[in-house]
Amino acid sequence: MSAAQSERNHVIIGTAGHIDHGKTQLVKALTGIDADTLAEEKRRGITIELGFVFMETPVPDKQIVFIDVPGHEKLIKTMVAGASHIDAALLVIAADEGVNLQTREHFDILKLLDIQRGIIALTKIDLVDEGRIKKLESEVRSFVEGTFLSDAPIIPVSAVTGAGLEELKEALVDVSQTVEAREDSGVFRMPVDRAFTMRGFGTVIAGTVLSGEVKVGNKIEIFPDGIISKVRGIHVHHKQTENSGLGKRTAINLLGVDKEKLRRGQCAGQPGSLKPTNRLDGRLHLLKSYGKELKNRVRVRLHTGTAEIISRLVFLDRDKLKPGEDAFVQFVLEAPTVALPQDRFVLRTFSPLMTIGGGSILDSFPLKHKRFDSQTEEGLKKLDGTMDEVVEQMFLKGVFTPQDAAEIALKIGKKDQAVIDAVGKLLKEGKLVEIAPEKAIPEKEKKYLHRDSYDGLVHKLLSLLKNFLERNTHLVSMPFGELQSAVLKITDSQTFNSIVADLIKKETISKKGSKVSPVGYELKMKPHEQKMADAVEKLFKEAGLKAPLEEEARKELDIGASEFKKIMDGFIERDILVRLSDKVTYHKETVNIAQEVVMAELREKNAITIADLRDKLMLSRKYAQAILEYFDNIGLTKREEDRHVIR
Ligand SMILES: Nc1nc2c(ncn2[C@@H]2O[C@H](COP(=O)(O)OP(=O)(O)OP(=O)(O)O)[C@@H](O)[C@H]2O)c(=O)[nH]1
Ligand SMILES: [Mg+2]
Repeated sequence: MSAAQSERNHVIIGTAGHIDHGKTQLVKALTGIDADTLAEEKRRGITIELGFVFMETPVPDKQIVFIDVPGHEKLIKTMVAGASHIDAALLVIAADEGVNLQTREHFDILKLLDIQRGIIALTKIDLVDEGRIKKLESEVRSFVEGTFLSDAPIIPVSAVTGAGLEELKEALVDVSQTVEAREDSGVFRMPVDRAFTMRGFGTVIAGTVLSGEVKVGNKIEIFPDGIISKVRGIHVHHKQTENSGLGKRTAINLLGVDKEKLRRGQCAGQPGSLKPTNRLDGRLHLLKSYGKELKNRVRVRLHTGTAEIISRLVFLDRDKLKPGEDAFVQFVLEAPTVALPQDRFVLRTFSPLMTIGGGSILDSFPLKHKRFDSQTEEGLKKLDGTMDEVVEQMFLKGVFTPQDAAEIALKIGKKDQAVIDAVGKLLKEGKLVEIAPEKAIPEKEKKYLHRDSYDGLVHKLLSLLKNFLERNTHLVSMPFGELQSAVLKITDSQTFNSIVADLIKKETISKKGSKVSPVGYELKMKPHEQKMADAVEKLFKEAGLKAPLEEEARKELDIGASEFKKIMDGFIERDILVRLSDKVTYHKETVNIAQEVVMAELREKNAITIADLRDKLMLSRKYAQAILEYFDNIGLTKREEDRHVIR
């Protein structure tokens, strides 16, 4: 088989219409294939399960795939699953009966699913006269006025006589020519509309590929159940193939998964690419024809993808929704599902079953919202807006967790490049801040925070520093590690480092060794503390090289232990006093004197021993040793046996 033949494009056309109006017969008349294959369907003369029938078109590489749906009022759930991802609709209206209940309901569903194109077939014209056809045509024209079918061809046909079939076929081919390629995120996703076992082939799931591609041997995940499996085989149009992709009707044979674990409503996808959720945010339109108000927290049936999930409907900005109105809503699901922003949904009442509205998903992983919160509404408006707004809102939603374009692309089901472009624009507008990467990385992995979040973190960091210094009036800096661990509770270390570097560059803070301070910060001591501190400094300064033990100094000045500790910490922190060793603490000026002496000695003799220094300065060994070891420690000198030399 040539590549061109195996890479056929499928245009998926869903039937719609009232029970017994001739949908299945029409597909059969067009293709020769009867979609009703179940014994029960034959016995009852109605469609129960979705039927999938292929029709060749004169266009190379293009086939029409009919999804034949049931018209029965109790099988709307199946119809919605079948119609959820079609490219075009074939609305079937029997000429003898005209527009009936499920004609309306199916048509409402097609509109709510945002189906863009279609054809209307008036069937069973062999049962009526010409006058009736003309009359019905004009009735139908006004029925579809102002909708996606307002300019659609209305074609009278008979499956019995074959009248109109050629014209219908042409119209179907014409409409299939107008179907554009779906936007592809590049990540494999396929809602499951059938699961079955095929003799000699094993367990199979089937559906329409909404994005990306799938190959034999790929790992795939069945959401929301988290079943990980491997693709053993792929069938497209009844033929075994190595791969399938965007827009194609595809059957996938899964390795080692029981049929019992698979069902319509699941979604197959690249492992980890979707996240099961118990909440979904969306914009809901309530059908005018429903004629009633909808109350907050009403229990409804939410149809999204091929799934039906019982949910509570929470209004965010009102207590009731009037027919014909739109509102932002949150669905609280009774079972988890997966969805992506911009997926369509249909809403039906819990009981009795009625289609009452629909709309699009805006957030497939929302928080539980406070109702009547203006910020929630603003966020949802952004998610309902342009690509730039959606991406900006995703960053706002991420709060203090930096995100990259690839991550957001996955969360909203868009191409990496589309998000990279939006990020570029937002960055230019100053709405995002780049988190300095630790190493060179590709564009799609560069992390950003929303400017508001970034400013929030800066504020948080600076107030942590301020609070620390207010609590420690004797200090002018905060231990860096303490600041870091406080900030790391709300963000990651890359972000923390990036903010610190930024604040240092802007000269807001300074970092010396392991200490960080606000630039220009000065100690604010109370007068009595200042007096004690002055006394301590004076004592060490005057004692010079023969400084007392800290404890001796404390006793001499008669200062309480905790107050003394604070004063000492303050001096050490500012390098006014220096702890050379456990027992020797010098004033900074004394250290400088000692350094001059040692350096002079080294210039002259290249080396100095503890004994040399002891004699030179007429000090005890304790001091001489502490001085030389301190200079070793700060890297000025190094020890070679008992001699200390310049490093
Ligand atoms: N005379 C006449 N009968 C038709 C024509 N098309 C269908 N029928 C008959 O109408 C009945 C219903 O046809 P189906 O095609 O099963 O109707 P359907 O719309 O698929 O019904 P559901 O799938 O159950 O909703 C059958 O008895 C058909 O033989 C037609 O063009 N002319
Ligand atoms: Mg049928």
